[in-house]
Amino acid sequence: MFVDRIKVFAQAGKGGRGSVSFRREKFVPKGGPDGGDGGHGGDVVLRAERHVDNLANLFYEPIIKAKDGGHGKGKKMAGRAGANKIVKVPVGTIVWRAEDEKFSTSNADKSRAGAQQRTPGSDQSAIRALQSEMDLIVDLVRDGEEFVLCRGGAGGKGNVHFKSSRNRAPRQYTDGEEGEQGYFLLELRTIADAGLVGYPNAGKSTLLRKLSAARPKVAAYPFTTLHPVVGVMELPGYRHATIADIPGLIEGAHRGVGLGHEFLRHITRCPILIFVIDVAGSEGRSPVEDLQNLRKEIDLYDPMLSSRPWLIVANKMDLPNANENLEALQEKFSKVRTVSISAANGEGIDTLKKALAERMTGDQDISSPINGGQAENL
Ligand SMILES: Nc1nc2c(ncn2[C@@H]2O[C@H](COP(=O)(O)OP(=O)(O)O)[C@@H](O)[C@H]2O)c(=O)[nH]1
Ligand SMILES: [Mg+2]
Repeated sequence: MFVDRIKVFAQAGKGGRGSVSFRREKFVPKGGPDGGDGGHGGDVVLRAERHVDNLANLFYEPIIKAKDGGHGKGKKMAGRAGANKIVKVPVGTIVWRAEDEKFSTSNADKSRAGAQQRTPGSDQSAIRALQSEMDLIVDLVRDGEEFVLCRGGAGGKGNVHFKSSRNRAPRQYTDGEEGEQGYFLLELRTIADAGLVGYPNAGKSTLLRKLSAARPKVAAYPFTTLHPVVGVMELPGYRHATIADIPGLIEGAHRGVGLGHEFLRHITRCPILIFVIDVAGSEGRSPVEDLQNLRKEIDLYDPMLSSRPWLIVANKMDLPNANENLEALQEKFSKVRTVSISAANGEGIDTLKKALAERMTGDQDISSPINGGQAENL
């Protein structure tokens, strides 16, 4: 299961109580106070790790608690410190603090905190509205980077601290402090609004240049080793959208061949997937097989990813055989929106822009059936 946004409740450990104790030794009838301090409560710590893909582990454990500190003991012995709770999250996780009441009233109670799948359109605006009132507290961008989400409470003082000239046998102690707690929203940073997926030489780079107003830039995303190129596309009404070209998809990617895993991980950070196919089959390839294989890679990696909105871009329409191949492709994938273009000469680019704009503004569902065909869609 793929989870890229989740609400959690986190609570650090409480400090241990100070101890009330007196020295008892054979030849010391009235020993002084020797009650030790309570141990520190454990922290809740987020740690960004490269090999962690998504936030699914938190789906099963949306309530995160660190251990309480131990109580102090006699002989000035301090209580043991509560163990920290380390939560591994993907590199590129952003954390927001939410106000308790708002989060708990609008999103059920602690026990119901849970995952939010990224389904563009649906509940995104509600979450965005909620987010506008939240504080961004950290953006974990480096492998191994740690952040203390909730600090554990200090341990209480034992009676050894309360001895004075007037009171040689104090019975005072203090309680440990409560650990910090709160509701948080964890979210994976997106790379772009849409990502291009396709075999080498399908025409992704050419297309990106055609779609974007300026020449696309190699984006500096610290959490990637593959370098996505992100272009900004202008949409009607002075809006814009970003499109990413991430190199690296090859067959066997789901098994981690080459930089395959890295590639797949990145496209999970693009809410819409654009499959770019060389529909002319110019290198002796079969466009239908290409698309089937690409869909298979994605599905094998994560079925949640293959259920994400997608559309087909049939590229290289200016070349021979493109028309026949396009028919075959549309027949096979009749339920998916297909836009035929030539990235080289610009044919169909406006139509594609329109289709993307509709998808991004939620006006139309690209992945919904457009002609009611029964052909199977892998
Ligand atoms: N004839 C034709 N060639 C294209 C078209 N789009 C891309 N190409 C060519 O296909 C080759 C690969 O394109 P590129 O954009 O680098 O593919 P990428 O590997 O998917 O990024 C280049 O030689 C492009 O000039 C097209 O629409 N028609
Ligand atoms: Mg390229």
